[in-house]
Amino acid sequence: MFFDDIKDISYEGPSSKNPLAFKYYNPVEIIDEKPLSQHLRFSIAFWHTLNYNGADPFGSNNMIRPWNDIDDPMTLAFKKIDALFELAEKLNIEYFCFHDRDIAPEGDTLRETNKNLDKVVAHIKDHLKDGKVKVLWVTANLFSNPRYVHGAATSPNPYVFAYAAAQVKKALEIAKEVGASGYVFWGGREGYETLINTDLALELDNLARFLHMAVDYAKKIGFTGQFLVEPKPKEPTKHQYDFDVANALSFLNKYGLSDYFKFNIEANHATLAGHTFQHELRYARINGKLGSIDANEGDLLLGWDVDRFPTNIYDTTLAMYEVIKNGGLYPGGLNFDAKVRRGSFTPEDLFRAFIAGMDTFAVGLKIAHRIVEDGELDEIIEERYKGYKKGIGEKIVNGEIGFEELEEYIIDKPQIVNTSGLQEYMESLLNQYILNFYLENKER
Ligand code: XUL
Ligand code: CO
Repeated sequence: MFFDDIKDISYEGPSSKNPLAFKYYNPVEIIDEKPLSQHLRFSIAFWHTLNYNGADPFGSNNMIRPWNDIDDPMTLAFKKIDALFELAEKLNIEYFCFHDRDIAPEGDTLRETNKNLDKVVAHIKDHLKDGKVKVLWVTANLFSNPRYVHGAATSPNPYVFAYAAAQVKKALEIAKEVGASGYVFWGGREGYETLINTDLALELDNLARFLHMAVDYAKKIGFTGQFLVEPKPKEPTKHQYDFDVANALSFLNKYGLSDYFKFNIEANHATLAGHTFQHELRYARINGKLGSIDANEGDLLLGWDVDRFPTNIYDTTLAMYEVIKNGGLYPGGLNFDAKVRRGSFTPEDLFRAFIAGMDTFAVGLKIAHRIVEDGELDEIIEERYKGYKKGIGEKIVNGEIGFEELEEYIIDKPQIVNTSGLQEYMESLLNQYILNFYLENKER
């Protein structure tokens, strides 16, 4: 046990003053015949939770962690797995995600590294046996080691391509072994710093070749989890190839990959791309590609990926609206790719952060559910586009007419009349849903 002072976190309701209790996330509460735990499918990102030590460009490690005094890398790896399961069980979180390099140290050769991995994976499998915590998705870290300085699948060096391929091959085998629901490709260093030294066409072709190899190998070994692309526009490279959903979707379509992939949408990546979180979720959803979520929050005053735990109810409401419209996230989930602030360095802060994020998403779900159930916002949208249900609009939608007929239809018509878009009214309606939720829960 690592977090001896912390008991199981339970639901105490909105009036609770206990910092180590859920106020809104009641995992067994039913909405639309499904418990909250199934709507939200929370997951812990191993890397930010177990490995983030507080270092930043101006300061060294400062996180107080119960495993800080363990020196032997393999012992540490085993202990962190134990700590992960303790944390997940105490927080009632059913899933976790990891990169290969998060869980085990690298050896001198890939063969040695794989042996280290095998030992830790065996330990994970021991923990998985009781079925309380499962693996949401697995991924490979193709960015930390200096060999990936110019990218992995998009490196100008084919030896690096080969190394990355071998690494993903192993990670897919692990994904199968631990029964992961998915496998994520986040771009890592797949991108460029300047086009002056970059063969853009070859790099993109190679990235597609790499993904095809992954698809083929998954089929070969019988890994049936969902492949996911996690778009991000910049950081670490100046231009990341999976810039946003629209860009990545066109890449997948061009290379005949779209049947095999969905998206893992990360909130802070969306805002870095100049989009809202909701925009990326919506764009993926309307294309049948919303697979999973990396939940966090950016800081509008900062231009980089800050991965804060999400506490913005407005954003989680709009995100959960998209999730409900998507029919849920299954077999994906809501992974907290979030880290505590450097100033929140105690073990209790880890728990407080997850509680805050989980409560905020539970509130978002409850408000979004009300919005969808009432249908008021949807009705306004429906009304706005009603012209396409009849007459000329219907003909346009059904592809029955072209420019000539449209010209003939409109050329002698008097003035066109538009109706209001009702933006401010709808924004106030959204506020009303949020505030009414607050009032209903105030004294409970
Ligand atoms: C980086 C990021 C990654 C992916 C997994 O910004 O979000 O941690 O989620 O590689
Ligand atoms: Co992420």
